[in-house]
Amino acid sequence: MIKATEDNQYVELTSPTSLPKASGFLWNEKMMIHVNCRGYAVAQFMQPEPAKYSYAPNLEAKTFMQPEQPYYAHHPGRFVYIKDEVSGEIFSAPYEPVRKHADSYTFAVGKHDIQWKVIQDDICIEMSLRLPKEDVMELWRVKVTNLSSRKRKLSIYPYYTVGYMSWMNQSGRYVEDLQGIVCSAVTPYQKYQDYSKIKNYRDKTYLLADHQPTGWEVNHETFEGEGGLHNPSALQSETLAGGDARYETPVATLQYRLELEAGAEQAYRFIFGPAHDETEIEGIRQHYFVKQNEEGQDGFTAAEQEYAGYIAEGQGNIQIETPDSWLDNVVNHWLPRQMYYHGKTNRLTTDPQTRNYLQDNMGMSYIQPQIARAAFLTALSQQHISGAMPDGIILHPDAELKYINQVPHTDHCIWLPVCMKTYLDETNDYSILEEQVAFTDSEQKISVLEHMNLAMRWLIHERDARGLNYINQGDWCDPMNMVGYKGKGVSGWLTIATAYAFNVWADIGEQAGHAEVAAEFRQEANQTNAVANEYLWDGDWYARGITDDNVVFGVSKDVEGRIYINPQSWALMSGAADQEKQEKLIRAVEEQLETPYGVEKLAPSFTAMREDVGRVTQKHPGSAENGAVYNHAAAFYIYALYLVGEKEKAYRLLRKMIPGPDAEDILQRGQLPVFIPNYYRGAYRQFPRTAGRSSHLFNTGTVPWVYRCLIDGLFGLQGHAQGLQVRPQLPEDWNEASVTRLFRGAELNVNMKKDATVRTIEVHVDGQRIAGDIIKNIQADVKYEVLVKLPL
Ligand code: CEZ
Repeated sequence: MIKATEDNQYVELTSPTSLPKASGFLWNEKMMIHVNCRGYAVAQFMQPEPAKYSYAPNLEAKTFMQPEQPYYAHHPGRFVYIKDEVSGEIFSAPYEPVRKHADSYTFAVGKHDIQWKVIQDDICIEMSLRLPKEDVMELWRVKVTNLSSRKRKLSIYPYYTVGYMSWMNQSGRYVEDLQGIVCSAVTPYQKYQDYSKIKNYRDKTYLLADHQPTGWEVNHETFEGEGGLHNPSALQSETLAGGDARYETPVATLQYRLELEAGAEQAYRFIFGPAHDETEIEGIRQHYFVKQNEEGQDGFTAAEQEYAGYIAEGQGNIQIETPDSWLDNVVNHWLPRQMYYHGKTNRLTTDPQTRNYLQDNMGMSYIQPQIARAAFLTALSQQHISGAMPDGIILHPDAELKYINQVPHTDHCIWLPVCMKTYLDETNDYSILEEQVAFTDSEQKISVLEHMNLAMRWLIHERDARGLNYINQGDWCDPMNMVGYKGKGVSGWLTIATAYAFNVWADIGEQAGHAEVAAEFRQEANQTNAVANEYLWDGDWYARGITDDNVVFGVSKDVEGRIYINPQSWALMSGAADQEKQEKLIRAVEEQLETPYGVEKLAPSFTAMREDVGRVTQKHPGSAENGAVYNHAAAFYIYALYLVGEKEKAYRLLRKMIPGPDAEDILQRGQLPVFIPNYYRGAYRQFPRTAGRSSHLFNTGTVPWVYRCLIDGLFGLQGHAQGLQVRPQLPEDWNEASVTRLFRGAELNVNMKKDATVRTIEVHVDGQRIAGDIIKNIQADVKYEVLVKLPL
């Protein structure tokens, strides 16, 4: 059903119905497109806020990217209808809208392209999608091959959804000179002040063709007629009627009548996207289809190559070979790609949530650390002089704080040291601490070190008399909005997380030669851990918080939301939990939160609103923060398990983030292993039927944490001020693993082997055993052979 191609560049699916939502995504810095195996697509571009050019059939709400995107018959898509002119039979590729089972079907998700190959009645249709590196448009190839031994008369009809563009003004027509369809609209608005913005929008949607079509239809209703999308009336006629749309829903369909000799093929190319006006579209046509460069390529082909090059820049810094080939495939190919997407685009928002921005750039530390460095400085330049970090980092002069960034959350400061640690581990660039940066509310410049101190002290200040951190309207958990809105409620997780942040910051301070910083925050961490143990330990695990009305929650007496994962994970990380508490809480997590699909965020999932906790309890039980296997939180826990040396449990849960290899598991999750989704449904003990189902949302803070789990935990090849620290934590049943680790410009080929003759780990570099476990004096541009012998 699914497999990686031999060169590992694609993951292939051979049925459009077994995992109907299986999908892949492509992006550049101005747009992204998420397409599924059946041809449905969600695309958006930045102008500067996210906008559409292929719309739903009725007015869509503007929102952030959602999990479990529903698909339906008229969902925006990219299809090709094929009609046999002799028999009159029709089918469509890749599968929608006709839904005829093909004789052979392949959906192949690659890193810089997505392909389909569908064979029906000896006609082969190959479709591929790529993007350019800079421009906002989809580059499509469609190839028709006659596999039969007779001549075939066919019509093929590329179909691109334009949809309901606007309630103010929408239309569309074929434009001879452009050899394409141009649909026009005015983005609806009401305030005259908005006119100056919308007048510059790219409100046109166009489809350009490299071959002159036999016919076209731009009127959706006419095209579909009474036949319906799966059997459109327009296909009954010899040629499409050439209709336009006049305040009617447009569609972009073309017709090509062709005769193919036995074995013959015909290839077409199309460009689909938004534009401001016809002059721009003419420019696109010239650049992509008409003009050629010195190598004789047109812009279309050159753009495809340039895009492949852009994606290829997003390499991670480990290549692994382990006994688990599925893990290898994901880690070597897909995980860095997803991390790169986050780091390059900030999830295509102009105001990323502060914690997302910092964590996404934590991931960028492994790929392009200079981008991460700049991001830390950008974030700190928006800090308040009080030390508070804002809800949302503004990345564009016209950006506004939207959605969740209008709700005050209290955790943003903790991510500063936590994420910067990875940057420092990778680069050893402690000079970042000396950079001078101003504030959002003051032009006074102080060093990054002092900014960070302020952020840490803000966390100490925003506490109640017990020393517990206020939650206000949320912490890491966005929808936990009613625990503390009256100003009293506190977050157990955040309190514990501050202890971890203080420890990490103390380590950084110490390393940078600031003994006073180390001493101050080590002390604060210890005190905070003591407070956590006094007020939050419930006997077998840590509570999630205490409400405005002083009710402790996330405890054994709660019927729903008895146990939350985050306080447990971070108590392992912060050192709050001693040996006995560690054992207890790990057991509680195993018993109450672990499922075949990973560890749940809380359990039991809430089935009704709890007004002193908030809207998290109103989400459907087992979805998102209400008890899904929320991979971001699961990754914290796995990271914590590695920190305390629980390597078996850590690996077991890490592996559960990736679908497969069992067919049953893949079917239940419904997703290809080409990204890690933000969640798999949870509430396993309440709703087993839906547990495990993927959200298919590839925006998630999970990925950098998984990478950290691999680097710092599983393979133990973590950067250190003195070099590369080697402390693998391979699971019991692996005898060996090898990792090519790129580190500060050097390449280390590390072979890890279990060895009955050693009692402690031995590290040999280029044949010489080194003292200790830190490889020092690593030179850029040098290759090292490293042998690591691990005791059984
Ligand atoms: O957004 C994520 C946030 O981007 O939820 C995480 C949070 O830590 C991330 O920063 C946990 O709450 O508002 C909502 O209810 C949404 O569900 C968001 O919480 C959630 C969405 O999945 C966005 O991708």
